[in-house]
Amino acid sequence: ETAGEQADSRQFPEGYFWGVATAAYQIEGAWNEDGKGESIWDRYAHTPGKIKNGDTGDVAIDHYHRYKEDVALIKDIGAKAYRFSFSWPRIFPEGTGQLNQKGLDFYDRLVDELKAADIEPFATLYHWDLPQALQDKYGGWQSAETAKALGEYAGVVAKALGDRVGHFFTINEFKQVTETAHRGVELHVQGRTVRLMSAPGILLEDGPLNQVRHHAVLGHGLAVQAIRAMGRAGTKVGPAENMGHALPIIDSPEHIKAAEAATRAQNKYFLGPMLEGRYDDAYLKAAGNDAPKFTDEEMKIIGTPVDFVGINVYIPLLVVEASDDPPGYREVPFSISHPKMFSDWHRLSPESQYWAPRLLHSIWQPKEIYITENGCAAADEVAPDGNVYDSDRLMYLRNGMTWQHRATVEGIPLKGSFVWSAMDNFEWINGYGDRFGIVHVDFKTQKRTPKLSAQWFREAAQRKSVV
Ligand code: PNW
Repeated sequence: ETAGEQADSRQFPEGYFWGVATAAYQIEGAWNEDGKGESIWDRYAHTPGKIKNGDTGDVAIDHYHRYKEDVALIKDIGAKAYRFSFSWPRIFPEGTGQLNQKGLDFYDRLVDELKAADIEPFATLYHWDLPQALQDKYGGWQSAETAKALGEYAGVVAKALGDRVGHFFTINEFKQVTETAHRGVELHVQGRTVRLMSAPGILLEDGPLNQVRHHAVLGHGLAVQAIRAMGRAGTKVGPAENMGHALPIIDSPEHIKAAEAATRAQNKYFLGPMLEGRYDDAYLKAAGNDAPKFTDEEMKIIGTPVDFVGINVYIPLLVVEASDDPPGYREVPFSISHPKMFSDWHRLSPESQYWAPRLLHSIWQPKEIYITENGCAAADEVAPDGNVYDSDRLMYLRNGMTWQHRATVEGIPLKGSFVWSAMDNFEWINGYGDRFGIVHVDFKTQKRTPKLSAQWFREAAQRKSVV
């Protein structure tokens, strides 16, 4: 760059992907149309008591039928990139074997529509909606057969769409797919402890859970290899992980070192093995008889080099250095008055939009980094004039992206970020109660209305600057 071309110092780099994101089960609906198979989320949502208010994704926001309107909307709110996921059972109703051409055709049309609108498609293979058939036949991720099936499915999709889709993500959030689905997370809400579980909602002991974790990273590795083999020259692939990251309370060398150690420990099950091709010795030792069983060949597959790492960034772990106290850091709690967004778990940490990529870069140096999700739930009341003035979400996104900008200035290879979510949608076990969209959706009429935050996003993406 010459001095004459030097951009406004507040501008994001040329080519930064200003994106918005969704996932198949959360938006598509059409749960049993055109030959689609049942997923574990269809089964789970159809089981009484699992989802708030008995909500299901049967119709969701009817994106399957309204995809054209939605692509126009995504263009209208100024997004240059769109991250969506394929419904695996729409393409392979049984998870493997017989292809459902009508299902694949839907994504073919969607990708064409995006390209025609000049929106770059980023596609996730697996965003939680496992074919129920694989659950029934193999116990899902409890078996390496499911990992193999992901690899086969990845190859078919890369072959069919790799001429137009340049970026593939393998699995969205390994922790949710493994732990939250087979153990749950405990939430402490006003003196009560509740265990929240995702589909399939099967409780596993430590040993089998570690094996499930192993199969998830194995599936990732097989998918990376298949996409390389079946995609086009230049097709890129990587994971989309909800990266556990520590926030150094103070920006000093000691605290940053402590945050690095804590971040490594947080990622011992997934990012560590995927990026190093090996498990951390301390993890295997501590797990003892419960350690996963694996071969050298599998570890090679798991460590297949990726082109980028995608990270969903929501909440950090707060740590301070503790050099006199192994492992060198101490976790500190959030103050009970720490500001939070509209979900019980969501403590504010705009700094995470800088520290998560920075720590990822300093620990593992991936070639490229994407923030695959950045967003929050908000109260989103519809004003008498019909608009949603989500000043809180707008503040959340602006602050977060200001910290993303710092990462780009410091040479961290952060290439883009995706707002979660493009549109209000089915928020898993919270059903339609939690709204994350920058576009409001009336779940009765399916009417879409861009919120104030979408108006802000459009302006910012156009100016390439959030402040
Ligand atoms: C993500 N946490 O899940 C998912 O990828 C989306 O599908 C989902 O709609 C979105 O975030 C909002 O929940 C998360 O506890 C679940 O930090 C839990 C956490 C983060 C992300």
